[in-house]
Amino acid sequence: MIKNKTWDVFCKIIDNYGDIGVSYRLSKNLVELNQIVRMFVSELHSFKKIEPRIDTSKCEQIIDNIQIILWDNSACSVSILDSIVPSDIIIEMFACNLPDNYIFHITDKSIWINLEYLSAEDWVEECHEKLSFSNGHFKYFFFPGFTDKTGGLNFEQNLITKQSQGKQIIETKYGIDKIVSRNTLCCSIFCYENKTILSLLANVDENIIFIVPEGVFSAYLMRYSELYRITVLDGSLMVNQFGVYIKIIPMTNQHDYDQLLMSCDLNIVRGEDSFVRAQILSTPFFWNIYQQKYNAHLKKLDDFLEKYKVCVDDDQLFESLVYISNSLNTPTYEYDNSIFYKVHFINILQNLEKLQNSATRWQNRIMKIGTLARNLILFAQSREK
Ligand code: TRH
Repeated sequence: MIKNKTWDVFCKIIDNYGDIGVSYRLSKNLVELNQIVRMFVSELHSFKKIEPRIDTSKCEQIIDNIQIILWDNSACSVSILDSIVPSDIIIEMFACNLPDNYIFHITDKSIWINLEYLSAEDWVEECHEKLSFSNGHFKYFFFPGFTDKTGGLNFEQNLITKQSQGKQIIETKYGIDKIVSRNTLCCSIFCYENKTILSLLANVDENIIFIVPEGVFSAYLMRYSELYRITVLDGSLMVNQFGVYIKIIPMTNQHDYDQLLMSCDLNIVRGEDSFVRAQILSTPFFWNIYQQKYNAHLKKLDDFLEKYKVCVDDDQLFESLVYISNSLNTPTYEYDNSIFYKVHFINILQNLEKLQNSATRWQNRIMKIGTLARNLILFAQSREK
């Protein structure tokens, strides 16, 4: 049985939207399971991008039963943390280092958990739920992951109620129905600055439209459009040399982004949370992984694809998936109509139905591990003193 507990979720925003995206989603998922949640967030402007109801002028606010507290050097933030009583469970997101004035109040009544980054690497199972001791406090390490020896993935218990509004509604919403015909494939692109994807957009000549939420990649696209023979028709619509359109749309809240993912035939996602959403919502996707020193990310990509392989029952299709995944994470790659890249990309487009079946098989598999929020609650209960 799940007990009602209080939770403090600490999130330091380093870059982009993943730190806040994962933390906010986890907080919502905990609240869905009747937990009482406070979030401590290092800045509110990035948060507002994915949750427009955030008031950036407020030190404290409540949205959908989550208490959101600014965690910075401002007087109001310092005064809250100076006098706070820590919750039953403390979540330190991605080893973000809790503030000293808060640590000062931690007693052994609280369970302190460091929630780590998602990885498909095997070592994760060894380190999951391990205990460390530093500065007079015990801290558990909790790893999300893809196997039942990990904490599972960050998704809502109530996922089943999440239904796609349908491709048509989304196309009307973004004015895409006026640009292309109904049988045109739709591919969303949420990625980092990426030359391979840029050259793909510039050279593809299939019946497809690309939808790009505003951000680092849309700015990159604008910057290099001329060089790549992409014509800017207006601020948000572009067309490549073969008449393939690229539509830039505003960033939305997480719920509407989910709708975009579910409506597209194919998605390019990045980082951690959008990568998980594409899987949980069972969509065909490519992952533009967050780049790390010494190409550490390529091993992570390999390990993920190795796991995903069990759901793809067509060897040639899997080969294309691996080829495109590797190339779009290798910055020097350029799409070239005469070589493999085109062959593999077309193979993907022609086999989207098969890929959709793989995505559904994978979704079933990862959902069996249970939600990260539920697994965290059960773990915390098992460690109660
Ligand atoms: O933004 P990301 O690249 O985030 C991160 C960070 O770089 C982080 O430092 C790194 O550690 C991590 O990746 C691995 O990608 P991610 O994780 O997909 O987060 C994006 C969030 O933004 C996700 O919650 C979905 C949300 N989003 C919206 O709410 N609306 C939108 O329109 C879009 C495009 C995204």
